[in-house]
Amino acid sequence: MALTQEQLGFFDAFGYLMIPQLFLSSETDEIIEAFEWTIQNCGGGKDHDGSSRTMFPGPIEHHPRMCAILDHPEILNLIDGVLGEDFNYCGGDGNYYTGDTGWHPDGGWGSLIAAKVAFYLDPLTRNTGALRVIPGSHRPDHFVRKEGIDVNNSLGLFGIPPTEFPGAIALETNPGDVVIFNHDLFHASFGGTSRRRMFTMNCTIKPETSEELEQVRRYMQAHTPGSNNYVTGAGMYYPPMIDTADENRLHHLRQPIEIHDQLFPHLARDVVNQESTV
Ligand SMILES: O=C(O)CCC(=O)C(=O)O
Repeated sequence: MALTQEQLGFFDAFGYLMIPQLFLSSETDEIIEAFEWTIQNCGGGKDHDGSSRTMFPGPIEHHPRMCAILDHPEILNLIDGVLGEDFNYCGGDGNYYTGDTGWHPDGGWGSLIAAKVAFYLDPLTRNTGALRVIPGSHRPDHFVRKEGIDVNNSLGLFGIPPTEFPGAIALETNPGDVVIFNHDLFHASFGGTSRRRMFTMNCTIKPETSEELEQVRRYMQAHTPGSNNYVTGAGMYYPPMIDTADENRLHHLRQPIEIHDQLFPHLARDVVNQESTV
């Protein structure tokens, strides 16, 4: 179902949106199984001992069932609604997280350039690792941004621990729920186990102006396999993502491939019919 005006308004005002049980429970079971296969076989999961975070790139790109998340009608409705139906899919990360994640935004673009879709694969509550957000902190005029407040130092600044930062909320989730948030939104997580399973998809708008194109290029300069020296064997994406793609999926891959290959020509691969007009 397409997002409602209220949901779009909520995302715009608060910087995030949670969709409970976007997936059927049978789909969730398949995704968890495919995620486990991926992190175990491609993501260093076999070596995870809980002492630090295990993270790998492109979590939905190694296994056909994961790739198909980008074809799921409700995922498409969600991202189309937030970023526009021509959005670009730009990778992500898969994780066994360990411990807390301090407060941070993923960007500071000042307008909606990129959003993160987050999938948590275990039931999470406020004190067991649920994603926390500071609603509205994606806005350049939010006091945290305007005054440059170091939220992680709230004990020193205000006498309250970062876990109790006023106005922050926990998005308690169950597997099958999906959260999308603006990259500029401050977020964190506290109290998780040493094997908290989570993966993300990062997506950008399809730029319409030269200024937006420049921002998306800068985004990709910092957030693509090339920028992190990941060798996918196929440029922007791991091969299964392209090999199993139909025309609809390719629509969300072409421009990132093109920009990535311009930015990192040594990592480019001659792939798919590139028809976009960057
Ligand atoms: O769940 C978490 O630990 C937060 C995730 C996060 O910070 C991120 O994906 O940028």
